[in-house]
Amino acid sequence: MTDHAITAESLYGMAHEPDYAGILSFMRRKYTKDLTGVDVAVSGVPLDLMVSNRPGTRFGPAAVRKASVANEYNHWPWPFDPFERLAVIDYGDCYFDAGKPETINDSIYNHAKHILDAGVFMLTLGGDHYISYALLKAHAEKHGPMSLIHFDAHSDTWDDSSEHHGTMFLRAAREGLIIPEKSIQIGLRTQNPETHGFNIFHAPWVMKNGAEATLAEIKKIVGDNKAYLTFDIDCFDPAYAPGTGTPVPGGLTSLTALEIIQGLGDISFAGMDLVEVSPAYDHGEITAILAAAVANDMICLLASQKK
Ligand SMILES: [Mn+2]
Repeated sequence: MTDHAITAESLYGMAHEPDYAGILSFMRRKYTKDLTGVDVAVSGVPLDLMVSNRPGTRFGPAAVRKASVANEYNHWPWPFDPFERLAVIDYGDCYFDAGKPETINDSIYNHAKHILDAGVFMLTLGGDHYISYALLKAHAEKHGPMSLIHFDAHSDTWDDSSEHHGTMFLRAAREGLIIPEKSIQIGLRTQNPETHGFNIFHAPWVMKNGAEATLAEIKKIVGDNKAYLTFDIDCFDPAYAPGTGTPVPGGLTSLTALEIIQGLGDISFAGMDLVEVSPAYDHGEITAILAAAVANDMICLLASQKK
């Protein structure tokens, strides 16, 4: 059978198809709106109206999907095939009216609520980082105030009068969606005089002390609290991820960041997103391929927790 994205009869297992042909759904998962029997729904939110610098993240979900197909068989260093354990689908994208910006938060929230109400875990592909606000709102309604595990070059906690992709985590904290004291920001390297109570581990600290020490801090801060993992691709040094709107030199290497994600097995996750991939600034798909590797590790991390 060809085109696993439409012909698959089971939500489990892998297809054996070329990396370049057919419907390039996320990791060749079935492309469907049917949430019956689904463990994880991967969906895109192609927004780039809330950026402070270069736009283009509306093309992020498609770029990550295309790159993810090559990862279908490679789950190293995980000693299992995640698709034997988890029913993962590609749910497609969240649609919103870009001509009515004031309706976008509700569109994203309703998209998320529909999936969460079906008892399905969400892995969301951005889109600019602003999408995390509406996602957090939907997740907090289900799980209560959460810990945020936030990989980024930026704090995204600016107290500005207008909203953009650098303000939503302060708003989320003020609305009680996340608990700053039980949250951690990893890889920051831009100044913000206010921490607003978030625990911050700047990029030089992470690179100097390594993945193991960073994981120890994450576990200490988050503990047993439900956590939402949000990964801004600009957490990586631009050498590893140039294809993003607001790159900042001096970031994490791919090896260190992937090792941190791979070590989060003790954390109880409410949801995850991966944002800010902007293909127009990418070169040789270097950023999309790394983003697909992060998403692969997120799926494997969830599969490792499946009893
Ligand atoms: Mn950022």
